[in-house]
Amino acid sequence: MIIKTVNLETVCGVTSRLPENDKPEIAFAGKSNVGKSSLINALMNRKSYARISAQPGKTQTINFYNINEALYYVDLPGYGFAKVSLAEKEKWGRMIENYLKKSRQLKCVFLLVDIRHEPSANDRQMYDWIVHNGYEPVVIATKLDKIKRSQLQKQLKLVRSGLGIGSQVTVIPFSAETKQGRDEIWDLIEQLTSGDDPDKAVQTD
Ligand SMILES: Nc1nc2c(ncn2[C@@H]2O[C@H](COP(=O)(O)OP(=O)(O)OP(=O)(O)O)[C@@H](O)[C@H]2O)c(=O)[nH]1
Ligand SMILES: [Mg+2]
Repeated sequence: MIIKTVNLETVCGVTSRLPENDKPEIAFAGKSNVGKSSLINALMNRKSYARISAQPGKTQTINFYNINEALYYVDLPGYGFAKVSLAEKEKWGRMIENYLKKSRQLKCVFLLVDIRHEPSANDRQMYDWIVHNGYEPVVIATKLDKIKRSQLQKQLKLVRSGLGIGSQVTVIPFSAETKQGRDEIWDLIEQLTSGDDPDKAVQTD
């Protein structure tokens, strides 16, 4: 995908109204610190446009990035951050759930899980929400650079068994350090957002 323009167009807090966008949206969900903002930066060809931090819980809003005036990447708040109060966690949970239910333009939710660890109960719940709301799930296994090549198959199995998914669900290993997996994710986004109108298709190289 050729990235021409990126623009953080809308930032939604707990009480904000969701935007009524007229272009397809692709959302990125996953626990705090899993690498959502890093993946979004990589998919925008930007180093740090989406905020990244070693401090979990950085993205506390739903951020809509307008890409090429053709589609949106939607950065969702991370869940499962221990230092946040239960009330706050519930607010974010409701905010994410509300977005999944209400968005008319959401085409796909990418669920990010850390390739080094077995998915958590929260990851499974997120996966179930995605499927329950009628979206095709795509799993991105992040931080690929942190494991040895010889561990890859074993870790992918762990991700699949932890989420309870079979071979029909796509799992893409990705590294924000090496950008491995990025082209595959871009291809998928292009397929998902090109829609029925060929004139509106995202330009490809
Ligand atoms: N080695 C390595 N580090 C990564 C990768 N992706 C993210 N990180 C690091 O993990 C930390 C968290 O990354 P973020 O992209 O901020 O994670 P997030 O999911 O947006 O976190 P929240 O906004 O808190 O939900 C940062 O220190 C990143 O540099 C990766 O592929 N490889
Ligand atoms: Mg973030």
